[in-house]
Amino acid sequence: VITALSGGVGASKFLAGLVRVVPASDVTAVVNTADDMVLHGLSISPDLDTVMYRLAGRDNPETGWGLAGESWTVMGALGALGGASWFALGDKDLATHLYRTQRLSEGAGLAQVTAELFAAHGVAIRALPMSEDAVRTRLTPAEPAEVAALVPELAGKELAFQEYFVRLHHAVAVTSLRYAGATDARPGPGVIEALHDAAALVVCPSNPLLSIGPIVAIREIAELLAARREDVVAVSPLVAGAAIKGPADHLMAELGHESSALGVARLYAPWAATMVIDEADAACARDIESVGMRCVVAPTVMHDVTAATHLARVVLDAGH
Ligand code: FO1
Repeated sequence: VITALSGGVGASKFLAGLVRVVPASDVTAVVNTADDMVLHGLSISPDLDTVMYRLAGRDNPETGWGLAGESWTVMGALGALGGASWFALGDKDLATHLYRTQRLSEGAGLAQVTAELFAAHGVAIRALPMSEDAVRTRLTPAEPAEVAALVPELAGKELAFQEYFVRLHHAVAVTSLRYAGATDARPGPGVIEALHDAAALVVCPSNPLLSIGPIVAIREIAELLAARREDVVAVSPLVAGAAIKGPADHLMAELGHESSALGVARLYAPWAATMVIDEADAACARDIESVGMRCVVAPTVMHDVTAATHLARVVLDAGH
C-alpha cells in the first residue's frame, strides 16, 4: 500500500496519476481537514470532496473544486434572501454536504462517512480524514484596514481559513497562521496504521503550510513520519518559486519561509528523506541536498493525467 499525504487540487491531480500506476485499492490518502467548516448548518470538507470528485471523474476542470456540469439554483435563491453566498455550493455538491451532515448527526464518524461517500462515487482509493477532531487553520491579517475595506464584518478578526481563502480571495497578507486544535487532536481512524504499514509514503504536491502543515501538526503523525523518514518522498508544489494554483508562494514569504523548492525542503527535511523538484528548479538540487535530503529532478507540472502519471512513476521510483 502507498500512503499519500493530501490536500485538495494538486493532490487530487497527483492521485489521479498514481491510480494509473498502481491499483486504486493499493492507495490510501490521508487528507487535510483543517479547511473544513460548518456553513448553513452543513459540514463541508473541501479537500476530501476535491479528491473524491476528481477520482470519480466528476471534477470541474475550470475551478478545480466542485462538480462538473453544476447548477446554482439554491445559491441564487439563498442570495435573494440575503443569505451568505460567498462560498459557492452547487446544487449537486449540496447533496454531498447534506449526506455528510445527516450521517454525522446520526453519530457516524467522518472516516466512516467519507468511506460511504467514496464508495457511492465508485472511488476505490481509501481516503482517511487526517483527524476526526476539529483542527482549523486560522490566519492573522497583516493590515486590518485592508480586510475592513474588502469585507467590513471581518475587520479586526483572526480569519477562519475559508474567510481568508475564498471570501478574501487569499489576497491579503498575513502575519501568522495556526492550526487551532492540533495540539490535542488524535489522528483519524486508520491513519496511524496506514502510515505504519505503507510500503511507500508520499507527500502530494500540496500547499506546505495550508494542506500538509495541518497534517504534520498532529503529534502522532509527525512522530511516525519522522520514524519512517527514509521512506518519505515529497513533491514540491512550488515551481520556479511560484505556486501552480493558490497562495503557497506569497504565504511562504509572508510567514518567513523562502518561497522556493528549497524553502519547502527546509520545512519537510525533519521527516522526509527525498524531494522531487521540477526541472525548472534543477539549480536548487545541491542546496536541497545540503539540508539533508536526496533530490530528484523531473517534470512536475501536471498539465494532464499523462503528466500526472509520469510524475507518480518518478515518485515511486524515488522511494526505492
Ligand atoms: N473555492 C473558491 O475559491 N470559491 C468557492 O466558492 C468555493 C466553494 C467550494 C465549495 C465546496 C468545496 O468543496 C470547495 C469549494 N471551494 C471554493 C474550494 C475550497 O475552498 C478550497 O479550494 C480549498 O479549501 C483549498 O484547498
